[in-house]
Amino acid sequence: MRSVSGERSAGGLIIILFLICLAVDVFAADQAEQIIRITAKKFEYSPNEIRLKKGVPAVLEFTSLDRLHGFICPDLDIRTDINPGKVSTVRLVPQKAGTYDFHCDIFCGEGHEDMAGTIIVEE
Ligand SMILES: [Cu+2]
Repeated sequence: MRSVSGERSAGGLIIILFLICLAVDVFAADQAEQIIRITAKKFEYSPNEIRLKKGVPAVLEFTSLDRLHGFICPDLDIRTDINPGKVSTVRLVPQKAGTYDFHCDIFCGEGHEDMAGTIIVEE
C-alpha cells in the first residue's frame, strides 16, 4: 500500500516539475532579447519596418551593403554609423508603445532624404 501511494506521489511530483519547467521555458522565451538584423544600402533599409515588444530588450544589428550610412531614431534616443563590412549594434529596451520614425543621418547621395523607416513598439 505504502509503496503504491509513494509511486503515485512521485509520479505527481514529476508532472509538477515538468509543468514548472514548461512555465519557466515559456517565460524565458518571452523575455529573451529580440534580435533584428537590418541591412542598409542606397537608399533604403531592409526591413524598413521593425516591430518590437515593449519592455523586452532589443538588439538591432546593422550592416551596410554599399557605403557608410547612418541610423538615427531621435524619439528612442538611438543612433549609429553603419559601415560596410562591419556589424553595428544598437541595444534598447523600448519603454513606450508607439510608432517611431528613423532615418539616415549621413548624406549618402541623391535618395538620401528618402532613406527612412519606422520602429513600431507593441504592448
Ligand atoms: Cu543617407
